[in-house]
Amino acid sequence: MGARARLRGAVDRLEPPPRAVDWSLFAFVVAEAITGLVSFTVGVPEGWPLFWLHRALGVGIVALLAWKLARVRQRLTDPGLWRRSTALSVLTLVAALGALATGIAWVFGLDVRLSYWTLLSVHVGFGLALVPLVGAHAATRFRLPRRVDFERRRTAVRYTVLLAAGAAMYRLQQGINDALDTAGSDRRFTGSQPRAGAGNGAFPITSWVADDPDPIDRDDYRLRVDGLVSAPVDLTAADLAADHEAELLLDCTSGWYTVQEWGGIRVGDLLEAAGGTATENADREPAYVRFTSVTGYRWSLPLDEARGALLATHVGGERLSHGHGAPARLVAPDRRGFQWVKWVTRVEVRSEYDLGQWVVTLVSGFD
Ligand SMILES: Nc1nc2c(c(=O)[nH]1)N[C@H]1C(S)=C(S)[C@@H](COP(=O)(O)O)O[C@H]1N2
Ligand SMILES: [Mo]
Repeated sequence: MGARARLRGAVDRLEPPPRAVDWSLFAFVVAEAITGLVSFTVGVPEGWPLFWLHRALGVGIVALLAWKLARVRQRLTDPGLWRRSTALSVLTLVAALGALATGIAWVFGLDVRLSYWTLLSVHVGFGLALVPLVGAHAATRFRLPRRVDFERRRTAVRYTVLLAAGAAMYRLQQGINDALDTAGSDRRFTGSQPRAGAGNGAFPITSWVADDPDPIDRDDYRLRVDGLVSAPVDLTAADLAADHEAELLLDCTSGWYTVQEWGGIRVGDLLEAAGGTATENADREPAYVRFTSVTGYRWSLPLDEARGALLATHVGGERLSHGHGAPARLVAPDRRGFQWVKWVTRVEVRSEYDLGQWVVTLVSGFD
């Protein structure tokens, strides 16, 4: 038997039974959506396995989809076999191919932009659309998985090999990027690509969804520091002494990062200016600091972490521009860009975690 025939044999043995392919596709897509979304909240290097899992699952989907298409090809190409549900199947296939193509192109460092969307944002769009589509597609031809489809030992071997092959492919791909020196070669572990230079002009102005406030007049600006503090205060722009500098990395989930010298006031000092945190009330312990933008956009950090964060007024030695959040924006080390609230007008010490922030960051800026 030749090498090619042997490889074919090995690939054939890897192929799960049809029903298992279908259910695996469903499970892989859901796992991709979860790992993808959770990865958006990860900014520390220890989070790397999550990004690798996402990539390996993606390669796994390519294999599963190939097996699936080989099986159902006729149903798509023969008009006599078309059903109502075929349209949904095709739509699902388009979303899957879209998510895979944009993901793969992104990994290779391609950075075409569709209006202000990066390829990565388009990838996220396809991915999120895919979840309900795959769900609906599965519902039109629902068949419960059977025990024989997932015979234990073979299943474990199959999926281990599939994911390991996925990770190996990604590793190989990194080598290709390095050899060709593409824009993909100096990505961070998050997949983000660098934006070099210093100051306001060096990196893009990014709003997560719809935030686009009018410039804030420095003379009218007030920063309210309140909540569980001893002496709530309103500070002016001039009160925000830029007496702290730190070189920190901003990593946006739309796929770029930049290292800048940020200048501003430490949030710990800000809280001291409001008399420090108040602890007299035993059932309302200060535990979080919430940063709210003039647009309503907001994010909270645990108190100890918040003390070490910066309320920045400067970047790269320049006063912060409007687009980057003037007069003051949060600079939160090791947090992803979307948590670095711009145009902060309120800093509030709270006892409770703010679940609503997840929704607010999506809808702030809409009237
Ligand atoms: N108020 C507000 N702050 C915000 C955003 C926003 O939409 N509204 N976008 C966030 C996102 S997604 C990122 S990546 C950073 C980008 O900061 P920059 O525009 O200075 O590059 O700001 C964050 N702060
Ligand atoms: Mo972002």
